[in-house]
Amino acid sequence: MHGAEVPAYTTLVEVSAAVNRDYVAAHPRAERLGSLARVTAERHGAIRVGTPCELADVADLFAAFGMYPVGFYDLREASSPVPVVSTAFRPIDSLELARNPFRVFTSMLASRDGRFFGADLRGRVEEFLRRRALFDPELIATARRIAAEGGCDAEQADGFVERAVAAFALSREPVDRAWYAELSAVSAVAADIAGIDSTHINHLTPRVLDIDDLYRRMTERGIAMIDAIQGPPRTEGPDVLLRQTSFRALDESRRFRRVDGTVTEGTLRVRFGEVEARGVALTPKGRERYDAAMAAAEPAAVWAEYFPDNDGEMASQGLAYYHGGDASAPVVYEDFLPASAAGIFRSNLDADTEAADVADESGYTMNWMAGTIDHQIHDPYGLYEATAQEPPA
Ligand code: OOG
Ligand code: NI
Repeated sequence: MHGAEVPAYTTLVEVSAAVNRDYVAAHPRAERLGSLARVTAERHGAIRVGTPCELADVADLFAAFGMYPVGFYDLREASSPVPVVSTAFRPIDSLELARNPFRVFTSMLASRDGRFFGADLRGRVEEFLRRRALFDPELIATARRIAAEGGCDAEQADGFVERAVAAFALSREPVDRAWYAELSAVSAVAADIAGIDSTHINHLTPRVLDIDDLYRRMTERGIAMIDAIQGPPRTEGPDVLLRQTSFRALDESRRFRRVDGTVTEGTLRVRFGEVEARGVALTPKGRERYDAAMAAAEPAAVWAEYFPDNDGEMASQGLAYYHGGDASAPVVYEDFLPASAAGIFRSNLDADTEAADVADESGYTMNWMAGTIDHQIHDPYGLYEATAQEPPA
């Protein structure tokens, strides 16, 4: 579905598979961060919803796939703020991840945050969102039943997956032009979320073993990538955390409804292509070092002051997770990085969002989110600790 909606995605997937094949052929220890088959199948998607109720439905839907919320990302705090709070749905144990290496970064519009939405606009946004239904209640009821029963038979699964996918298809319904434009003036993300009646996959990200090579190959094909790779710099030492880069998707044709009711053809450009490379998961101590290195004007230049150049030292200094402490068996980072996420959101926008200088009374926190969706939000470090006790999957 995504390949049909975003043709450049198909190119990205082809180039990613070629990068991975070539990398494994040229590097004897290439598969230490995951087998070629797993890495090439791996994806993350990104979706955006408007309300706590919609987010709760998403949580119920993904629970049927064995995917649970992990981590809380407050992108309002980014240096270039985005008016959303997010979590990522994914399998939480390594065996499940090996079979289903799929995650969905899910953002909810922060409509209650007065820094972005004045009372009048907030009221109209919430009214608009109250009237739409992203998911058929019957689909969510089925998801809940499957999750409660721990599975379903293959025939039921096929129908369920098909209906779940369809809920994320790009809608052909006309977009209310004036409403979309009003929200765009506040934030393109607000327009994308609350300016239309449905949700969609913003991007679907393949994983590569060498993102610098991928970047080169896409650029050679004439695809304009954003100017930098987000996350840690390329270094001589072990890959850590997550490196990502993206390109803007082309204009997509959409129908617009004018105030007088006439419908015209137009274009929207809200989606993009993204690709990522994953490295070893850092411990809280490693993460502190990472944040300090990234605060430097040129992280690559100071990297060696913060990180050793080999896995043995990373393990013995307690900077990163390894299965059973074995430096040849890194625990792969399975989550996201707030600064990169904000950068990825931003790469897709023409203008930054202005935050008004008023107090944030929204109350959006991880505990708030967990309570509102009625699912525990897992702590990534707890999951890495547990994975590090296990042999490699
Ligand atoms: C999500 C942006 C974050 C990532 O990979 O960090 C993200 C979005 O654009 O909806 O996908
Ligand atoms: Ni992404």
